[in-house]
Amino acid sequence: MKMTFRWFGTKSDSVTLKQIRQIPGMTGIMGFLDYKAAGDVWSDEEIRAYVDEVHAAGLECEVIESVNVHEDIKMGVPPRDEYIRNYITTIRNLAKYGVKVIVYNFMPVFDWLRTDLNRVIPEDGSTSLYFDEAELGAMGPLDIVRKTAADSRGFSLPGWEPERMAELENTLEQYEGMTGDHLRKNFKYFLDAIMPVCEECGVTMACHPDDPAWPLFGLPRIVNSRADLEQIALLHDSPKNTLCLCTGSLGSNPDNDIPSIIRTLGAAGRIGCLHIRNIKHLGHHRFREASHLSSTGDLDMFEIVRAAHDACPDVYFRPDHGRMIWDETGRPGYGLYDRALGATYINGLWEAIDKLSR
Ligand SMILES: [Mn+2]
Repeated sequence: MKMTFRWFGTKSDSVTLKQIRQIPGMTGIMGFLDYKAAGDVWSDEEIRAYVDEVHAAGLECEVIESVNVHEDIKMGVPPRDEYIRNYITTIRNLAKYGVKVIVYNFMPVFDWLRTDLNRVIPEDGSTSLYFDEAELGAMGPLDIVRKTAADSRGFSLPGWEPERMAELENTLEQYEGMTGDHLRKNFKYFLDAIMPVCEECGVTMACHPDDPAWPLFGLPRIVNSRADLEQIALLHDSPKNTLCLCTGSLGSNPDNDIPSIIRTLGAAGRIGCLHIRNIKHLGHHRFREASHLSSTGDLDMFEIVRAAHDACPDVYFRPDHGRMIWDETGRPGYGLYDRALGATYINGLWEAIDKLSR
């Protein structure tokens, strides 16, 4: 297991590499160039500068997240071939600098979605990300974009890049009537094009699940469940075509048995990395993010870590979103303190499981 931490770059993160390096057991980061628009090539110079900075802090940079897929690829419209060529160039460029895993998603229009980024948890006064479908219904897609931007404390949010959101109305229209099968066909077209390059460069693609794990605003979503994940693994049968097993995203649907999904996909070699976070269900399609500790939410972290330990012991991990605690301010979900606590807790579970299994 390699414990890592998401980092947005010096200009865009309230957390420093030095702070990340001081978290016990931290080996590297999951990186991100947050200023890149979906479809743009990540250049050599940009990647080199980022990776060099991470290495200089004594950390590895083997996983890169949010290399976003252009909407034209998801919609399957003609400019997609140009955007796929760009994506391939980015894969090759990242591989040159030691990147082994690329995390991406195939969610139409919206990346992850919440109705409140700073919801107070009544028990302890901390805040966390919150979702209530009833609130969302009243808001509509344009309102939720405005609210998310207003709640983000001035930080960019991955998947909510302003240039994407500016086109929102237009994009939503273009998706009208698209089925899950149609979206899967476009996904396969993308995978068929990039997988030979991934195999050649030794880069693993890890698809992040939809968050929350059900369709929104009538848009198709196809990365929600065990059956979905297995179907994606089969769209292009290659060990480089894997999933980013995000426990919080899949866990938003209580029907998803996460430890069992990890065991199946892990044993098949189809988990490229893990995002570990806990969820507290508050009703139908209503939840908030909890601390990592099992007893504060509804996911069993012991069983999750044990499944990973047994099925994919060499996988990259990171603590996913944390709450805001101890008066920290920063990008919602991505403060230092609660994620550092999460990393330490996961490390503790891992050590116990590992020693007891010997
Ligand atoms: Mn995640």
